[in-house]
Amino acid sequence: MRILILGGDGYLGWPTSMYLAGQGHQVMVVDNYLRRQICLEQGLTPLIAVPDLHQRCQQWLKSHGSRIEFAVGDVTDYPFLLGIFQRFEPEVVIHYAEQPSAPYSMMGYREARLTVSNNLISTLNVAYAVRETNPACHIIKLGTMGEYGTPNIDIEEGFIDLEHKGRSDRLLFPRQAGSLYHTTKIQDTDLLYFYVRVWGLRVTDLMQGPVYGLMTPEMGDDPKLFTFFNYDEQFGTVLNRFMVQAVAGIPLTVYGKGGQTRGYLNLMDVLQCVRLAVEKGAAPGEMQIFNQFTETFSVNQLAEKVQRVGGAMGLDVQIKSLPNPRKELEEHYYNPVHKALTDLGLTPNLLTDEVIAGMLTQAQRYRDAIQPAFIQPKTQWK
Ligand code: USQ
Repeated sequence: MRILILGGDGYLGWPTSMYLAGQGHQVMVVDNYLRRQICLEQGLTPLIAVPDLHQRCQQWLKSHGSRIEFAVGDVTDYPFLLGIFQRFEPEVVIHYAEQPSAPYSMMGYREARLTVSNNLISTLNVAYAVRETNPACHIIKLGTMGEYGTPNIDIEEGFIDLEHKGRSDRLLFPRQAGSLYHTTKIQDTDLLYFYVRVWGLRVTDLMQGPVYGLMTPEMGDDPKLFTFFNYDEQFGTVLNRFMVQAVAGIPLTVYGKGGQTRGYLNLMDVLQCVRLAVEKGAAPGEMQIFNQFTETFSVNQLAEKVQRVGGAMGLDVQIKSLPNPRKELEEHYYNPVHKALTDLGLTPNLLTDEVIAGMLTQAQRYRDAIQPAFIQPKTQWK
């Protein structure tokens, strides 16, 4: 299939591009290097320096013999995006091209505005470009489990069947996000669901939990193909941060009581889930919503796992509770359904001790590059 990947330079976008190209699809990547730009502005560097798309795509061609096309540009620039759709004629578009950091979105007005305008306009542009060029093109949108928040009831997969005063209906599951970033993802879902109902677009919304991992098989041992791996407060997800902290001898930064529970998944499973969504497709006028994670853990459970496995490897891993910079429940009920992707054939790579040891070993190879100044959280929600 011809698959267009928006945001194909990022932590998830680049591994997805290689994976789908490796599966024999014709892949084109678009990115405006927003994440790299924000990192430059904030003085943040990834754990492993990775080349730009020119070099990455060249390296992929050299080592794997298949071509990944790319264009550097901004998805919020509609004429640019439309030109890409007209030229490449995608059958599937995967939309990762968003500002993905919750802390960044809470820094101040400038960052809030960038998050809202980038995330909403990019989604609007995708809907319009698909409608204008090929309404049959399947839109796969990366959403987030954080749209649901942490309600005191089970979280369904996208929709909920409700009975109210003797009548019933199937409605979007209630959303209540914990950051501005997560709120923009709710608005993305609403935008796409609107155009599904009005224009009959085909959409899959992947409600993903925090991802962990550095490596996928396509990278091999070639640093030029590695992913953009952050461990700082802004772009590092919690388990990725803990791995780096453990290796650097910095106490693991548990925010508050550490009872915050989320649905996690391995980077390799992100690729599987996206492939399953590509293969499944969506009917005209259908909005599918899949909850994309494999296991739930509290922050304390993650910290204890890293401490235990790190200890067995000879690392002295301490855990330290910090005042929570975020406004979130620190002890709560959490029971989200995640059946759709399993039914489609997802075979999870679970968070075993071996997986943790593998990540720690990989982080140890880059120990000298770790910047302790990136670790402590600075962005307050209040
Ligand atoms: N946390 C800590 N210590 C840390 C970092 C985080 O205790 O050093 C806690 C947070 O307070 C939160 C939990 O760990 O309760 C998860 O935080 P996170 O930074 O791993 O995840 P989050 O900010 O929610 O965002 C990440 C991605 C985002 C994605 C989301 C999925 O950056 O793009 O949408 O995970 S989800 O969390 O399910 O909404």
